[in-house]
Amino acid sequence: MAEKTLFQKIEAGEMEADIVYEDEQCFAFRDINPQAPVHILIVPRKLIRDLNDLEASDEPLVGHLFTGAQKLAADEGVGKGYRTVFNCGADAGQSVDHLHLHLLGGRKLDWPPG
Ligand code: DGP
Repeated sequence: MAEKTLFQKIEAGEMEADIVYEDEQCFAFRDINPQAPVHILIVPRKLIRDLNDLEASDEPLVGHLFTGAQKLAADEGVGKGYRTVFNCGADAGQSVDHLHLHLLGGRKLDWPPG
């Protein structure tokens, strides 16, 4: 079996993380290096390496990640303004090869991002 991704190790409880949400399709935890007062990663249990590996059958799963972000933003008190980001590939700063949706909020977020 292929080596677990960092996020699969968190999912399995082999690495510590502040998990804030879990369901049958995804789990979410606070980013270790937060870029905003609220910075949560929402990760599908299915191993998809990045956006380029998405298949048409994954479309409901991706929608589920976004409704999860919506709920978490409300729970965290940032529902009035937040950002969701998928980094895809090294040029975009993706450092963990397991699809994850960043949820950022709790401060003014500039545009364009760096
Ligand atoms: P990206 O750069 O888009 O691949 O985002 C990966 C994020 O994962 C990055 O913001 C930092 C976070 N991260 C890396 N290692 C750990 C860890 O061990 N625990 C937690 N909670 N977050 C991590």
